[in-house]
Amino acid sequence: MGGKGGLEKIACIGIGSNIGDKIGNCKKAIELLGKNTSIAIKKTSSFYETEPVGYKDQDWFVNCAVEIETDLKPLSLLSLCQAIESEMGRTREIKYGPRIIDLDILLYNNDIINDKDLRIPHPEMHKRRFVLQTLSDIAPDTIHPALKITIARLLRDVNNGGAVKKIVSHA
Ligand code: PH2
Ligand code: MG
Ligand code: MG
Repeated sequence: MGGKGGLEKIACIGIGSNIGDKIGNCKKAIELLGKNTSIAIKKTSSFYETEPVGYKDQDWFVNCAVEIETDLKPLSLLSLCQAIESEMGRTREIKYGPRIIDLDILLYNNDIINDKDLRIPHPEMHKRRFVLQTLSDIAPDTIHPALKITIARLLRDVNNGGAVKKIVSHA
């Protein structure tokens, strides 16, 4: 087999882009994650065009999500996500505004983390259809550690949460 052994933790990362080659940017981010020796990509969701949530006056996003195995602790995984964002040319921008690439740790094992720099599960995830749809592709039966409801159920029950349209099927 070869590959990467001993990566014991499972995490889900949400990926989004609404500047430039949006699909290409998401694919590049997945490639950079997978190149890291501490990460193995296990599952990739379909890609979706998604209505902007939070700040409406911007282009639609492309969103997807990946499930990874890793031996990185949450804050180290956050640093890696931020390093990939920087490498891909992301600069600090307005909250909820346009971005070349965004990597958000949505879930880490079954953990609840309330650090000043990192909150897991992602505090907005259960309200956002683009998160629940992409996550539902790869982890429908995973139980939200705080709400104790499956991702598939959260998706079924979400009110509005922004439109999503499938563009690239990975099923
Ligand atoms: N990310 C945001 C704010 N709004 N809307 C969509 N559709 N997709 C995103 O990834 C997104 C957003 C902040 O990171
Ligand atoms: Mg985000
Ligand atoms: Mg982010």
